[in-house]
Amino acid sequence: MQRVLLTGAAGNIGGYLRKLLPPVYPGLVLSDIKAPKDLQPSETFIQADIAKADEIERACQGVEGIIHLGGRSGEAPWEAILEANIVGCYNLFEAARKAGVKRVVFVTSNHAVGFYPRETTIPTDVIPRPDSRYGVSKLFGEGLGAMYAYKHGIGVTSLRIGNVGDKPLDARRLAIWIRPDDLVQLIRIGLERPGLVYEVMYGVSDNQRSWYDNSHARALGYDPQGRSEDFAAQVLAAEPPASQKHPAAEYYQGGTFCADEYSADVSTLKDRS
Ligand code: 15L
Repeated sequence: MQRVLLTGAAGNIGGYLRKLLPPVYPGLVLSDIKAPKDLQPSETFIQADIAKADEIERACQGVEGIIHLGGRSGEAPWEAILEANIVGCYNLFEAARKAGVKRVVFVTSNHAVGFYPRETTIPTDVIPRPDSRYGVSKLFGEGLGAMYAYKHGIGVTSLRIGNVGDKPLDARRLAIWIRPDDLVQLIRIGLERPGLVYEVMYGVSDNQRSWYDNSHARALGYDPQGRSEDFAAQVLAAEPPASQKHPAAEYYQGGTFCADEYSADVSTLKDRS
């Protein structure tokens, strides 16, 4: 692909991708509401607020593929989610359609399905159980992706990512961690795999404690190299005791996203597994 647009480029994941993607996609274009503080002279940046259709349309001109990271990356008040992740995501797909973009990789989240218990292994076609307004907005984006794939012929991939970083941060992240280079593999499948229509994959590394059945991603060619188990002893030694955590955060895959604003009866938690 000659010109690939990375939205949300000034964020944390954007920081990793700005280093890893240019050798693969030399025509990488960065976009965000504000320029990254450490923007390099070699990088191309277009300022765009995805909540403003004309701005994101301008950023999509001449683009063949989009990696959409932009928007809120965690729970927020409804108005903020609405603007950045609902309106913004719609603007992005509409801009992609108008500009004739061939592929979109939509970076969604484990929080689209966060209300599954940790003891359950879930495939990608599981009934959604978002754990937050943020998770609901990611599902909206997944739905938009499917619609633009089947109705408008854009090849779309929804990557339900866990936590991107150099190493897993805590016990929950031992299940959902993804090493940045593994994320690049998934992005490349989304942008380059011939004949792709619409796919959903979990964005996690080769984690022994994973609660996802990611066999579909492997069938599409994903061969993750990161292994969270290499960090397990260190991570578990630093983990606070379960007594200090909310029961919903411990029980469900989505962790604190499940526990925040939780008002159901925790004593009957396991009845809602
Ligand atoms: C996400 O979806 C967030 O974007 C990220 O900041 C982390 O909180 C991650 O999930 C997680 O579940 O750890």
